Amino acid sequence: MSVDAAQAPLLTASHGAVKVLTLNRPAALNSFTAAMHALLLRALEAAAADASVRAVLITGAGRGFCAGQDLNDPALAGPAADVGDLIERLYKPLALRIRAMPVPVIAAVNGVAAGAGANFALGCDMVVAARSASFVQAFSKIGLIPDCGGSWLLPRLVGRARAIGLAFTGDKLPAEEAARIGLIWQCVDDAALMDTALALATRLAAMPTKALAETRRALDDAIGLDYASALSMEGQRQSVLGRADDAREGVAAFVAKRTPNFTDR
Ligand code: T3D
Repeated sequence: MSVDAAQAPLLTASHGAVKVLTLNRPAALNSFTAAMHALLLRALEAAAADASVRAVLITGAGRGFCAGQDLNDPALAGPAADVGDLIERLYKPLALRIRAMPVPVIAAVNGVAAGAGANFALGCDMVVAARSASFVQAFSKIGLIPDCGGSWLLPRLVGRARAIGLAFTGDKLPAEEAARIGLIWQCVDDAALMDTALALATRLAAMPTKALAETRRALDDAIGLDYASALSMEGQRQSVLGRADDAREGVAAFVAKRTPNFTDR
């Protein structure tokens, strides 16, 4: 694995077809600054444009994953800052970029994920968390509402009762409980986190990437549709995917009893 810039607020590295992005402000639990936002968005755009990247893995340096907005960043916080403007300019583009990635995005949550840091992780396709990690909807404690997609994600992931409980109390939800209630995909021992997350990312990277991205889009879009419309939407997208190279390769490999080599993206 080759690291590009050891001191930057974001480290980027490649592990085969997996791009690994590491939030790197450990002294402030990797909370977001304007600089980190810019680097993260640029790194995601570069990964989206690079055909050799077939999965993205996001994690944090040190004992935290991400504590949300850096409440000390004078460029973003403080009395003069308009939080709504901040969301529109920085958090919304980030959340939408992740949701529109042409490849699967996995969060390897190594420690506490709070505020926008929690919802940034939950907006990824799959979340694997270390047993010592936790998820905190910290907003209510500073007079805000769940942002970075939290109002949309939480009730869909865990239902209204748990969403409102997490959002009202701002209590730390341990990773094991987060996995039990379906907020995240998996909780693993701390020592196994990166190996588990990388193995998952590598496995997904070898799968039909275009179909995975379309699966994400179909699941999100179906939420706003009635049953019949969802069935039609599925059919329309299967028409496109069914004619693509990956579907032909998948069927041919199945019939020939060999490992498929998927190339669409
Ligand atoms: O302007 C706006 O507000 C825009 C809003 C945007 C969206 C949001 O994300 S709002 C939510 C912002 N985040 C928070 O409110 C979380 C604040 N942090 C915490 O509640 C706790 O730190 C944690 C629950 C995340 C972790 O607790 P703990 O006890 O494990 O660690 P700690 O001792 O509190 O923090 C360790 C250090 O990180 C500490 O610095 P120090 O004392 O060692 O120099 C602490 O100040 C720093 N830190 C933690 N969170 C932030 C932070 N520094 C800046 N911004 C943070 N968000």
